Amino acid sequence: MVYTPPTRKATISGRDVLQELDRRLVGDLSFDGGKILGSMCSSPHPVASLAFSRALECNIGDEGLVPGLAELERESCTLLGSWWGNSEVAGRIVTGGTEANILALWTAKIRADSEKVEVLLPSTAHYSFDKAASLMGLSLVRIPADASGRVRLDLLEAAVGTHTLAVIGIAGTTDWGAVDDVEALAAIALRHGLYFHLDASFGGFVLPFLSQAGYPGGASWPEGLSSLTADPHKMGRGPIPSGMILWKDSILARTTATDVHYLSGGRLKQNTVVGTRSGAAVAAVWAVMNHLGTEGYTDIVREAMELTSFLILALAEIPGVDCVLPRPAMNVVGVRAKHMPTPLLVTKLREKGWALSSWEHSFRIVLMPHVSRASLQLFLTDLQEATG
Ligand code: 0PR
Repeated sequence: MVYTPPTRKATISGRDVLQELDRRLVGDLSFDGGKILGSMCSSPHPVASLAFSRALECNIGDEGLVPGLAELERESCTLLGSWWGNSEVAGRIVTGGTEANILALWTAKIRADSEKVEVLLPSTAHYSFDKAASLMGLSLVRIPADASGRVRLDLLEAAVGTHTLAVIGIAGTTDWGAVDDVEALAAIALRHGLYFHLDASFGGFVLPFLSQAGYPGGASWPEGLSSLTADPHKMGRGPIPSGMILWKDSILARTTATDVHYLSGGRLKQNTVVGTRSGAAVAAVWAVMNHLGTEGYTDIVREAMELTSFLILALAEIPGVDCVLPRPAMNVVGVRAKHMPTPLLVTKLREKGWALSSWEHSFRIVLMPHVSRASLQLFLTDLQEATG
């Protein structure tokens, strides 16, 4: 539909405009509608929403105005770092995984000599790295993953050459939630003097709580890990947008800093991509992390993993589909159709209202906090019918 702007710009009352807003959004999907099964985001925790609304006017890009918020940002990063086993980290709350991944490669590029332009990364890596590479003139060398979705370490190490700048690992691939061997990748990076970035955009708020929740896996910050992406707006129950980058220490964190001489009394060093940044996101992330703590996140992860096990068992009863990984590392389940092209199955399910994310090879179901057993049961009935 073509939009024709109004010719007369009369004021519309707030009430009317908000009613119109509700009317315009009526067909959009929401997490509580139960049909979104493929998203890696969820509704923010109520505490995050309240905290967000309290800091709407704050720009943490000008830290001198909001020293209290700046402290909350530092505390949130240290807290996440401690959950990953490194309290020495320095970080930022950014817009999401894309910005954090760009910042990581920007850091790597500044620290290396200009000859080094190659980034070794798993073939499963998120498209945010394509954006980063295009912005910075880097070339990506994609290394195949094994059947479990983890990058092949032998192939990765064999690909290290004189132009190699950085190695990327993933803790929670976008399609299957697979987790690379972080310790082994760190060891390779150390052996060859490379920057090592871990994209734990999804797993950043899952892995630290898995073993406490009674599942295998865990989080650690091995020597050799330079930086890490973790998104509160995925499993952290933070608001959209909220992402986090952690650098291993404050020296590395200063690499991308630009001096801003006219703000905050001339002492401002901005190491983010953007200038003005949402103080509301910082307030919300700090609030939800402190409210939930390790106990609250452990409960969230346990419930998500229980739902994952329920789904895996239920899918085994449906002859027309296969789980890509019989025991997923996290709460992401890759599914493929056995007797028809997977995209065709996804189209049939979409006609029944199910919002999934799909590739040629599989589609994913992400057991986010908004996904209930009841909506999964409805989905399974439709899946049975669509494949039968
Ligand atoms: N790294 C990984 C491993 C990711 O999966 C993602 C996004 C990113 C980085 C980039 O994060 P931002 O999107 O926060 O910049 N993962 C989801 C995806 O592409 C993002 C998403 C979430 C997409 C909810 C759709 C959706 O409804 O699938």
